[in-house]
Amino acid sequence: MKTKITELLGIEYPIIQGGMAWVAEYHLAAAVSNAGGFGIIGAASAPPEIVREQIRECKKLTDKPFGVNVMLMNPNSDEVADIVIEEGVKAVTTGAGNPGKYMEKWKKAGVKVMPVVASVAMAKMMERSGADAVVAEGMESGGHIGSITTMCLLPQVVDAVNIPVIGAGGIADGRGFAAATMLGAEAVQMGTVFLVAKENIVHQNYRDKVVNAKDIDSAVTGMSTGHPVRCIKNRMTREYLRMEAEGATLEELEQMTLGSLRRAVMDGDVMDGTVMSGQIAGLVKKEMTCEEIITSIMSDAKKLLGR
Ligand code: TUI
Repeated sequence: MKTKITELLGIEYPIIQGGMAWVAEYHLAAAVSNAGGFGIIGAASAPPEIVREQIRECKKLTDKPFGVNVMLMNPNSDEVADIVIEEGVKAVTTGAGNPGKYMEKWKKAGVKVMPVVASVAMAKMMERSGADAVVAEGMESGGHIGSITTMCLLPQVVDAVNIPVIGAGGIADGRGFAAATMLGAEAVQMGTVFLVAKENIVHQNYRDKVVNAKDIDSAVTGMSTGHPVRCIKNRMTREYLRMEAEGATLEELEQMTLGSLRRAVMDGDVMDGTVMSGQIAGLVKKEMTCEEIITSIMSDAKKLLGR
């Protein structure tokens, strides 16, 4: 399926994998790219040299293009921004902030830039700064989220900018892909469905939480701190939300989540760790390979779209 995004990135299918912290390491990124989508290494808060190593390992597993997600709350993001240039990465997505200060050097180096935005204003600002595309991410998504749903955000962003728009948030099958296409998206970005991809390194306990999740099983912590994060309900979210309601300080709340995503993803502590996931987890019923995920979505979407 040819779209402005498959042309921009040189990929077969307009499917981009979300740059999930701890989850989106090189095995997953390479598997998604080898399956014809666009794999992404999530730099998150990793030390810059680890990101370089991840990029080099990814190149050993695939000769297809892949990208890096630069998480802008990471204090090391300046160094990560340079590493993607030095390593000749095809494209970056950015999250949790404004990547304006890196735009000029990325553009000069030929790195395609696709900032994740959660509002029309941010999308327009990114277009003015020279972004090649934007990812319009609704609050159905897992992890750090904005406040508007994909159904409302995506068409408004599509109308507001002239660059291609990638839809994200609540998409995990061919119906979601087709719906995003109808709203004007040139591609989709998905995270939750890749949490249970067979190729990734996510602990089995985390996979089980996603596969067993029902529609209403996610909660949003951190509304009061200005950093809302969607994750699957567990002892950690109950305790966090209780403390938040009782007016705990920012320090107390931060203390609770320090290292908690790593503990869930790597150690399988899904009771007191943070199990970031989108609302669409209820639709994710079994573990599959990246190739199975991508080909089944594309085949269903093509039928629905009459292509
Ligand atoms: O970034 C994400 N999702 C993430 S980042 C992350 S790591 C983390 N861990 C714990 C606490 C907080 C973060 C986990 N999940 N998605 C992309 C995204 N970006 N969603 C919303 C935004 C966003 C928000 C504000 C983009 C721009 C923005 O602009 C604010 C500004 O600076 O003007």
